Amino acid sequence: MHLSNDFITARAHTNIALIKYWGKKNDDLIIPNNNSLSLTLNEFYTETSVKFDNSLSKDLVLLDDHDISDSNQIINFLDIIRTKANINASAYVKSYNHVPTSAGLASSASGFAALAAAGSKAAGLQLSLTEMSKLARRGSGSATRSIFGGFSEWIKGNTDNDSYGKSIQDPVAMDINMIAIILDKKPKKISSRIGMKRSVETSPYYNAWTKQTEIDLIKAKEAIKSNNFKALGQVAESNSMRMHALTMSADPSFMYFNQDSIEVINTVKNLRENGIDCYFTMDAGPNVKIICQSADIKIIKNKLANKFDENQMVVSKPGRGIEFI
Ligand code: 2P0
Repeated sequence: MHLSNDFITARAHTNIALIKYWGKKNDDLIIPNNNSLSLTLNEFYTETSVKFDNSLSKDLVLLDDHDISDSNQIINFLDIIRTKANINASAYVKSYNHVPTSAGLASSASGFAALAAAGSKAAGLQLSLTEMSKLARRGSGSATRSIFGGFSEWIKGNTDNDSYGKSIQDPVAMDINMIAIILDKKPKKISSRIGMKRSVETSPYYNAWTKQTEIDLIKAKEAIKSNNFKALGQVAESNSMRMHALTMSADPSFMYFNQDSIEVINTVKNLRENGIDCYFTMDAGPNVKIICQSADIKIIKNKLANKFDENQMVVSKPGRGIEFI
């Protein structure tokens, strides 16, 4: 393989699942129990530069200028790239997150998507988007979808070779925005990896989740096809709450909501009662993402302004897929 002498840099945007991934059937290969569907966001992204260098004695990994070279998740991922490219050289990785790390805004999604793209190219591999998506999946499940812009789906598959992301619609035809309400930037107490495993192993409702999610996915895809904002918002909100029901019904139970999350959820419901068409979704952290149309952004932010600061409300449009820069 021909190693690049220069750093290769890639940018990947994060994505927020409208139909959630919550549980694996293969922990090592990261094969999920259900398909998931997401919207890639413009405002949150990671830029990662990679160079493989025979003169390095070990991998050197910097995230936002902090040395995280002891991260097994990243070293194991670099090993997967080295095996694919048949090289031994250590890597120099520099990554910058334009995402509040570990706050439920899926920094691992943009992080591993950018690392898959920059790392594979730096190692001399020329991967298709599908192959890149399979590689990103080995780092973190949600990264599978961040290779693509707009709406994308992760096809669950059964093996390393048939579990990958694909584009559903990019650019997005619908007028759809997400307002991320940043309530907490601290790392979550129970990581999604541990949380989803506990839900699979102990929630009596887990089988019901996988069955219902298949139905939700069909509804979401129909809504995207027919440009039906309301139908997409409704199914996304229901699916998100069903995912959180798996945390509360696990043993021992856990939850990602805090008091502010509930306050935002109640505000969204109240706005809806007053004719503002908006919905919420939440991931493995207390932040709430409000799904809305452009004309309603101002009124929604105004409604929340007495409780939250302007800089806690980040509005995002749909974002692009992976890019080399
Ligand atoms: C998702 N989440 O579909 C779901 C919804 C959080 C809630 O994917 O173990 O960091 O690395 O595959 O991808 C977050 O979990 O987990 C996630 P791993 P990941 O976006």
